Amino acid sequence: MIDGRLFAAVAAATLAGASLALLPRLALSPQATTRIDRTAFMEATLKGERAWADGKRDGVPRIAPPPGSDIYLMANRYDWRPALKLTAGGTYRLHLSSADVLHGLLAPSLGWRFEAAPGYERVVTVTAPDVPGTHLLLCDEFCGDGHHLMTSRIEVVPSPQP
Ligand SMILES: [Cu+2]
Repeated sequence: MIDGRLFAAVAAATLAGASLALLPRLALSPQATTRIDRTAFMEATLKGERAWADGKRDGVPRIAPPPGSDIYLMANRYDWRPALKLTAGGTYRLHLSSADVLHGLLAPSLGWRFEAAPGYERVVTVTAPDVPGTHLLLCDEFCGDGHHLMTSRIEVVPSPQP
């Protein structure tokens, strides 16, 4: 007959061992995250805004980078800068950081959810959908009084005909 308490102790020890084994994996998530200087990141953002300027969207500079580009996106209470116009089917390297506090980039219809942390750069490879359209982007990490206003739109446009 198995002692109930012994069984519970063994089960708990096994679970603890399993979660300890997972820890290193969780700490080294597949999205590359590195420390970054805030000013350097902001300069990279501004450089992209100059290179691919495409007017404004909701008062924020908008860029239309060609597929294959490295896009620097800065979260800032309470906007995302710059606004993005992507090419349908295009793949991009998205560099994410924050100018102030922790923000969460959520684009539900694209299935994107990444953290934007101050002092860190997160790099993710994303592919725009094949179908042109407009996608809501919002902040899902409470970041202050204007948190609910921290939205943007990602525009996906057809690739230019050759
Ligand atoms: Cu936010």
